[in-house]
Amino acid sequence: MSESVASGHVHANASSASEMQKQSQELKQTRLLVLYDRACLLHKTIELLGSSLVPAYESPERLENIHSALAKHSGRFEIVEVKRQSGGNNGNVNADANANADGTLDALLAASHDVGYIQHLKTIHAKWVAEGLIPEDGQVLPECFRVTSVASRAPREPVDPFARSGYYAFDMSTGICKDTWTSIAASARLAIEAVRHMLDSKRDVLALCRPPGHHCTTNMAGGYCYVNNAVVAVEALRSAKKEKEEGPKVAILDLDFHHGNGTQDYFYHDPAVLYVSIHGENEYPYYTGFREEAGNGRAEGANVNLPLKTGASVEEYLELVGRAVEIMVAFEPEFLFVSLGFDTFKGDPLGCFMIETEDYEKIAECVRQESSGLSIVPAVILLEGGYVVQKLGENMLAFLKGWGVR
Ligand code: SP5
Ligand code: ZN
Repeated sequence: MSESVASGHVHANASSASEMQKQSQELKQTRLLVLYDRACLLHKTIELLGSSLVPAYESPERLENIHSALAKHSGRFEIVEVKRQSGGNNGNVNADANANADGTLDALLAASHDVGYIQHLKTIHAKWVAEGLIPEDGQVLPECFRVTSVASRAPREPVDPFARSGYYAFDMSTGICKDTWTSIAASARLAIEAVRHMLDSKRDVLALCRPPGHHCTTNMAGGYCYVNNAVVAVEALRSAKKEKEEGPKVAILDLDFHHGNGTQDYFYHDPAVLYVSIHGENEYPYYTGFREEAGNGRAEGANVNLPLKTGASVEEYLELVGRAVEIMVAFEPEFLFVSLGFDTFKGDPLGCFMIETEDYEKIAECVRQESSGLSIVPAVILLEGGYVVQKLGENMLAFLKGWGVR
């Protein structure tokens, strides 16, 4: 990721209108790059939903549906599958074929997440198995969450492995199976690779991340998320462009049905990163996503929540997308990240908007159309949620059509 490569980038502040038009045309001719890793399929767990313990809605089939739909239209995209020699055991990130990529992953995780938390994700399943708490094919699930209201002292990592699982999670939708860490690492690596490819090839990149990331905080898993892929991607971009004191200006557009509490949290004091989210009002994760959460200190105004009432139509949704675009354009970002979830789809079991397949084309167009002012900002799209499994591929194809991949 040398500067000579990076400086070949299409920036919004191009010198003249004709230059901008030329760059925009060049960009349109280049095909979207899709990054996929079958190691992301390995993680498979259970969750407490309502009052039942059920197979997690966030399933490997979700990713399979998207990948096979895109593979059928491979003329429109270049799909790069990340391959490795061996599977990568729990906690053994060196099992990866590309040691260099893992050094980068470890460094970025250490810079962006709590070290004890990452160690927990890598080791807790093996610990539970070793202590006879679960069989090899069993699941780690929390039982007692950290209590922060104790006046005497801040909570500390408990010794008991059973208790630790509650210390590092905020809900019961983040079970951990034998292969969970392998998928978490693969998912985060896709986010890092996406940034590298965006910088190197001037193309937009879609990272088919699984598990998703936007609910994960620096030290807690939740909402199917274990590592915040958007956070890791932005940190990867920053470390590639560290010659700039302030770091590049980045906009993150979160289109998942649920508010990205983890991403908001991470950048809440950061004036260089604008986070804009459109999500279900008063829905999961319940405690964040309100309009008054606007960022802190010098970052005031750099966090924008646009909650939308349940049952909202596509017209109401598109109005907010338009507003989100205006806010992002005014911020003048050098890079755009999209946290893309399809749980805004009509009939999603975990969402309640009324968006249909063809609407995703309009949503993407609204962000990327020539007149939006965002059309030539280099972008990375990261997969988040979406649970109508059989429609995910179609919905992704519709979105990418609107993004300009025709
Ligand atoms: C990445 C992602 O989309 N995570 C979402 C996890 C949501 N888990 C809890 C859902 C609770 C749903 N309760 C029913 C509300 C239906 N309107
Ligand atoms: Zn979601």
